[in-house]
Order: sequence, then structure tokens, then C-alpha cells
Amino acid sequence: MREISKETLDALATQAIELPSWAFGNAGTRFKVFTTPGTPRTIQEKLADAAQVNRLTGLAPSVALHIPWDLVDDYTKLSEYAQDLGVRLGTINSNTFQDDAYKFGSLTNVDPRIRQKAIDHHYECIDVMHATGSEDLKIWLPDGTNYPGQGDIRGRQDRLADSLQKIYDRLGDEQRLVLEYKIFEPYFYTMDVPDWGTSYAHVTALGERAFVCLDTGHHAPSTNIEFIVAQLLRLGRLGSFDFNSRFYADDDLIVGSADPFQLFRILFEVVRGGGMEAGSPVRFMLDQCHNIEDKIPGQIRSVLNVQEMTARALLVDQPALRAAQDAGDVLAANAVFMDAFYTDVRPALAEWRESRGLPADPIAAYAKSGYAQVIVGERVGGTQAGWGA
Ligand code: AOS
Ligand code: ZN
Ligand code: ZN
Repeated sequence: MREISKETLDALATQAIELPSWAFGNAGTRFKVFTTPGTPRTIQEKLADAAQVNRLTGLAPSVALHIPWDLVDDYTKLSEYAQDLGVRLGTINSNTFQDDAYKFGSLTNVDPRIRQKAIDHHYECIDVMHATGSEDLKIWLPDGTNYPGQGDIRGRQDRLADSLQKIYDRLGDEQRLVLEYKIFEPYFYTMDVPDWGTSYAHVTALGERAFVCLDTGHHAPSTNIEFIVAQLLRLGRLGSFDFNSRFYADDDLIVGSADPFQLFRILFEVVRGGGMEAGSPVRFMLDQCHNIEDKIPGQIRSVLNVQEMTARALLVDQPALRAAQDAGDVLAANAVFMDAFYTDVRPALAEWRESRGLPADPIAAYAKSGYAQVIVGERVGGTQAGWGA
């Protein structure tokens, strides 16, 4: 068993995990959305819930917004509102997947007017970023085709490159574009940004402030995600993570729940590649929905899972690992790696949290706080937020 060093704790103290506003709304599947009393009705209420996660864990200082789900008249005011709650507004997520006009594509559409509509939507997102002080514009492009021959694969790529360039050129000097990839869904024959290589090709063509966003749920089964992490870090283009867990597809379950070892392996490559160091371009975000579990404790559990696996990744004895690797000692190298993974860091992290004025057990502290009862009592009437609104 490895001991947690002061350097490890110092590195952990700098970790920040962005929460998605949509995690606090009701979610479900195409079969059923279960509603929960106390679910936020407005972005202000979502921010209040996110602030609870940060207050109890010290891990989640920012909240990602989704446009138009989190539409307000005055984003400067919203930003001040967030600050009063102890959080700030983070990544702005665009949406070109809920408009009839985009049936055959948005940024890739053959019709220049529809492409311009989609580009204009991103310009609006950039305006929001100026008001909120957000650094990242995240594009998850739903475009694709369902049938062979339906669209010209190459032509769609050319139009995408052109649209992305127009969006990128509108960004301020401090702003970044992160392009998320997804193997399938909502289309099943081709997606226009299906994999990290396509995202990488586009972001490198755009310029230095364009990066790849890696959503852990967006790969084929058995894809070695940590390899992609290592490669993108090596190339200097890993911009952000959308963390979640999957058993089958884009399940959006709590990060670290389905395969904690995979999360450890991913975070080891982040550490190994300098992704935790000051000045690194890598940002952590959750992209999850809570269908049957309570949302606020679900988010608390999620950020703690990331923190615990980061601690284990930081515990890997890198000099010993390198020595064993260089000596071709396969079993010794694997043992060094597994030793860190099998170390239970939870008691040490609980103690450390207390030393920083945080609850040793944030989930128990949340249950005791009575916040859940207060919001159930207060949030009566109106329409509860849901995935898609
Ligand atoms: C979709 O599958 C992607 O993961 C997106 O990042 C995200 O879930 C969507 O934009 C929700 O807003
Ligand atoms: Zn995502
Ligand atoms: Zn997804």
C-alpha cells in the first residue's frame, strides 16, 4: 500500500471538476422520465444546487451552461448570481440537435442558409461567453447520416471545416473551442465527428485555441480510451473531458461507477502527460444525467469518484514503474501500477477534507443539511427542468 504524500495532496487541491447544469434537471430515457420533488425550475435553482456540491466537496467551482436550455436575458447578472453562490459560469454548450431545420445537418448542411443559422447560433453562444467570462465553447455536433449514400461524406467534412473556421474566427483571444466526438447517435451510419482523429484534424486546422473534448461514453466497446488520452496529450490537443460511465452506449451514468479501473487508467495518463500541471489545457467536466438517483448526491458522488481515482493515479510510483518498464520486467511494472490502484485512499482523503474545513463525508453532510427538504418545500409550481429544456 502506498502512502499519500504532501505533493499528492497539493496536486489534488488544485483539481476542479465542472458540473453540467443539465445534471440537476429531470432525466430519463425515451421510455420514461422520472420526476423528483425539488427539481430546479430555473437556471438560478440549478446553480443553487450546484453550489451545494461545491460547498461540501470544494471540488466543483464552475457550472457549464447549455444554450438555449439555460437561456436568460442578462448573463452578466446570472454570472453575478453564480458568484454570490460561490461558483462561476463555465463552458458554454451549443445545441443544434433540437431544431427542425437541422434534420439533414447543421454546420454540415448543404443549404448555406441553414449552415449560417447554425453558425449564428454559435455566435450567440460566443456573445454569452463574453458576458459570463466563460473560456470554452463546446461543440458537440449531432450531424450525421443514417443510410449509405444519403450524404456526401467528403462534402460534409468540407462544409464542417468551413463552418468551424467561421465560428473559431469569432472567438476572443482568451476563448477556446473544444470539439467533442461521438461514434454514433443521433445518426447511426455516419457521424460527422465520430472519433478523436476527426476532431483532431479539424481542431489542428483551426488554430492553437481549438482542442478535442473526450466524452468517456462516446466510444466503441473495448476502445482503449487511455491510449487516446496519452496521444492527445502528446499532441497538445486534449482540451477537456466529459466524464461519465457506460455499460453499453452513451449511458451518462455516474463517472467511476461502471469501471473504476478504467477511470484510474485514464487519470494515470492525464497525470503522466502533465494534464494536472499548472498551465495544462486539460479541463475536467461531468456530462451525466441522474435518472433514478438523487441528483445533488449523485453529483457529489461523481466528483468524489474523480478525486479518489486521481489520488490513486498520483500514487503510482513513476520512477519504480519506469525502471521496471525499462528493465522489461513485465510483472514488476504491472505490480507497481496495480499497487496504486488497489490503495484505498478514502480514509486519508476524508481526513484531509476535514483539515481543509470540508466535511469528511460530503454525502452524509448533505443528507444532514436539510437542503433537500428545503427545496422540496420551496420549489412548488412552475415547470421542472428536464433534459432538453
Ligand atoms: C451528447 O451525447 C454529448 O455528450 C453532449 O456533450 C451533451 O451530452 C449534450 O450536449 C447535452 O447537452
Ligand atoms: Zn458529452
Ligand atoms: Zn454524450
